[in-house]
Amino acid sequence: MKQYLDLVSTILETGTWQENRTGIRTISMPGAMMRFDLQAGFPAVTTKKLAFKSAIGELIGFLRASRSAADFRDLGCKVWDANANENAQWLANPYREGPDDLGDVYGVQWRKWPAYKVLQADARAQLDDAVARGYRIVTQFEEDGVQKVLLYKAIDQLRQCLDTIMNNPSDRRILFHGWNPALLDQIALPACHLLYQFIPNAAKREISLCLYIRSNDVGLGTPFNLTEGAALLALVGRLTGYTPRWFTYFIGDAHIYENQVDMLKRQLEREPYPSPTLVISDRVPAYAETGVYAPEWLELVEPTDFSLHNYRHHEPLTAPMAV
Ligand code: UFP
Repeated sequence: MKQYLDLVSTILETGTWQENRTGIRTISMPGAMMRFDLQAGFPAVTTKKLAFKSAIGELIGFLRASRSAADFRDLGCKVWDANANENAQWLANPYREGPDDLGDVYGVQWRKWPAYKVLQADARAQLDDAVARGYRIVTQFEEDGVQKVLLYKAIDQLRQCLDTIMNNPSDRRILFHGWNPALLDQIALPACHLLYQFIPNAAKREISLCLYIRSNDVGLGTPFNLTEGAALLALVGRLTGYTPRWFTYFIGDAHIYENQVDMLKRQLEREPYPSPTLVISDRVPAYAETGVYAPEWLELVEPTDFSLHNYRHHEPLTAPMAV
């Protein structure tokens, strides 16, 4: 995890002070990248105690398309409580469906991206093709004197990624996106980690992940998001028969909140320990061993299915999260 500490130092040394919507200033740096060889270990921060259970709980909430902070709490993750119930802008948002509701956050886009098509009513071949692809006709209407048909389906982007890894691993289009411009007005927090691209290497039976995060709270968010990305890659690899290899992590706006600077300076004084290993329980079927493709485990997996082995870390440190 030296790369993480290097990133922290670079931001502290070269970053500039910025104001932002939270009211807590940041030292910010535009553009950063870290690249981890997952065969050399799991990218868990060791200079403080990683909130591993919480990060895994959040990932599992996303896999289940959860949109309630209560679901995340039940999975062992409390980080959504403040965004659901304390963010004044969200509290006043007409799309908020009561306490704990988060709107169409991450998992909704991952598993149920709402997709619409508007086709001309006489475009038979297009309509047939869309229906064959699972679109349902919602309504017909007239626009500029032309009869049109509105069609809808929810796209399970993540499931499609797994299917493509199985059927066409040389495809360079195996990605899912969390940034849906049509839904930004009905969401507690627009996606931060938003573009996940899987890159299988069929000859080596290795799979890599490139993840793009538009805005990253390097003190609290980055260790969490690294854990989730690497755990997701491990799960996808398990279900499709690939060994996780390179995890490349791109950040757009990399920032450190003013009230986390002391915590990070203390981490910089600490010597990192060797990386632990991620273990996924035998309950989760390994395609490489069973030969049975079981993508339903994306939803069946439980927080207890993930554990870190040989995780040695320094004393816990905490700092407030900006909402
Ligand atoms: N943030 C992360 N990782 C996440 C997440 C949020 O770092 O997974 F959901 C941080 C980034 C930023 C804030 O500090 O939350 C989001 O604010 P904004 O939307 O203004 O970028």
